Amino acid sequence: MSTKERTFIAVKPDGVMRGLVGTIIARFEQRGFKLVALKLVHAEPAFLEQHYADLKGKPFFPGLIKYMSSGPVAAMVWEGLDAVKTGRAMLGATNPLASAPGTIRGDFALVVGRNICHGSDSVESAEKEIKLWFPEGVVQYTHALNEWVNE
Ligand code: 3AN
Repeated sequence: MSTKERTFIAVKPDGVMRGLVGTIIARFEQRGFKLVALKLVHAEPAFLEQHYADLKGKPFFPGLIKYMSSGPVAAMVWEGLDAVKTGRAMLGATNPLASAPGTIRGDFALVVGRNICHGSDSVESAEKEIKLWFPEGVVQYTHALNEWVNE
């Protein structure tokens, strides 16, 4: 576990259309994570098939690609202590009905096919996803809050 751990977080097209980008960014900022990359991407199906390569063959795969390519995605990289696991906890369970209130999906979503956000599920997949979505790299800077959030 390191204060430099990074995770890839995305607000999916439904989250962007519903105006939830700011809310989701605010939750990560308020928790103490550092934003190191951010952009809007209207992704092509072929690109999304790379992102979701592990799910190819699932019955919901074609619908997932259609949904994810239906509008822009807000792609981000957040850095901080235990960012991958904590990021997933903040998003909630994949199925929003199983997500606790207080999580992003538990507060804003109802169905798995419109679950408004994505978060890397391991440090290894975070590295892969960050390279895929941000081949240009992330931004290096000193976060003003760093010494107040970390010991
Ligand atoms: P997570 O996004 O929580 O890591 P994954 O990787 O199992 O979950 O699934 C990726 C995405 O595929 C989900 N966020 C959701 O949009 C979609 N998905 C997963 N399971 C289902 C399902 N049973 N029916 C429809 N869509 C699904």
